[in-house]
Amino acid sequence: EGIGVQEYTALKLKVKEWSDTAKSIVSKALPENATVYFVPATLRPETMYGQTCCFVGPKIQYGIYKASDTEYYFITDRAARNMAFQGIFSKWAEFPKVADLKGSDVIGTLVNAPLSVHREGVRILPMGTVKDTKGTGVVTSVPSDSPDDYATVLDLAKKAEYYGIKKEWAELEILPIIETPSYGNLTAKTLVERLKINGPNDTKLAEAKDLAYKEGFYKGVMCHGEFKGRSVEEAKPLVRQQLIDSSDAFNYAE
Ligand code: A2H
Repeated sequence: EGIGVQEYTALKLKVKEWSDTAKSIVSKALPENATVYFVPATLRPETMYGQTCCFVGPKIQYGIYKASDTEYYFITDRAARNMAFQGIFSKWAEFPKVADLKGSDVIGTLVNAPLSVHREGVRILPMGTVKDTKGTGVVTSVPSDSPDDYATVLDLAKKAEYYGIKKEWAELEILPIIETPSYGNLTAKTLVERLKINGPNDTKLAEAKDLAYKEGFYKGVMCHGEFKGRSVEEAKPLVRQQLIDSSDAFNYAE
């Protein structure tokens, strides 16, 4: 926002099983050996242990773009264009699209979320507040540390039928990742409850997000994973680099 560059970590969530709607579209469009990834952009790579699902905007238009001979990314057109000019795809300035999908087409798709404690995989779920003008239009969900994500998974579980999802997809266990002095080890849950946030569209979420970010970054200590006991400030670049070294993530800026 405004001037300056936002540096994101773009994470690669590999598709394990498509939703029925997506399967019929994708099967015709992709070669046998293709691997497709949902690619959320995050500012909090150190929280990735706590991923419980991944959000898309149900009304947003996405594409599957060819990144290399075998790898394809599910992102917005805007993000594909940006990536093509950041040398992320194998051919400079080219971002070939092999399929067009709406967010609603991919709800229920099972993906593997790198570092997540949920090794069995997590589901693609709808989030009404995803913007198609920011990041990749894909948002990985960490309800322990993001108030937006916490409010959304609560709402999804409460109204599973309305959203056309299985309740259990929204109810994966939320484990503590970061300990903070003011909000304990489930910062987002504490803030959503303290500020009496009503749902994903509550205007108080802006304040919760601000408080969570400051407290987490400046006072947070890792209570899970390889960097347990280290401050968030120290752990963030280490987790980010580890994800990049294992080819589970790359840098993306806008
Ligand atoms: B963050 P900034 Cl644990 N629409 O990742 C809505 N939100 C989006 C988005 C989009 N198109 N693209 C990215 N985001 C979210 C983790 C996280 C995030 C935690 C805590 C706070 C937090 C897990 N979700 O963000 O406007 C992504 O969620 C609080 C700001 O570019 C991304 O990082 O500054 C963050 O917003 C990027 O927001």
